[in-house]
Amino acid sequence: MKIYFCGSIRGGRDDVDIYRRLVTTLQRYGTVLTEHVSSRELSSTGEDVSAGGDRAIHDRDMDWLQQSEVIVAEVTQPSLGVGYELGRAVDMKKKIFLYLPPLPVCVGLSAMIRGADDGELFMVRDYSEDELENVLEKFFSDLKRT
Ligand code: 6IA
Repeated sequence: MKIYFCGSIRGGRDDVDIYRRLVTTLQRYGTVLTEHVSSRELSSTGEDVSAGGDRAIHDRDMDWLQQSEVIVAEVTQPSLGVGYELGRAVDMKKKIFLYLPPLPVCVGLSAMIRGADDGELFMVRDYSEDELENVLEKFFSDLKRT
């Protein structure tokens, strides 16, 4: 299974350690096409060394999004790019799972993201970090049954 993981880059890298943990867990269930998002080497202001600049990044990411069966996003750190990816993924009718810590840390989550939860394709769930592995295990086992 191909999995697309979304996490903030230019929006700020404060939560990179939780991205790393999420990606490592997701790799039990499939190939994470966007593993680089969880890299500690990638900073919000670092030089982009890829040929083609932002246009190439956008086009490659949209291609990966299209190929992916499941989108998992960590949305604590507000990121325009993650919001954009989620909107595009909704339009592609992808299965989307959002991970975020419980209130009050995430009290400011956009209504356009929390309000997109339809209980079926788009799921926003607040979980404490120690539940992370179990929550993903349940999500992927439910997915197999559908
Ligand atoms: O607006 P943001 O940068 O926070 O958006 C983050 C989201 O957009 C992530 O989920 C990525 O999938 C995607 N994205 C944004 N920038 C990149 C990137 N290089 N490479 C791959 N995916 C990206 C950015 C260059 C860096 C040196 C700043």
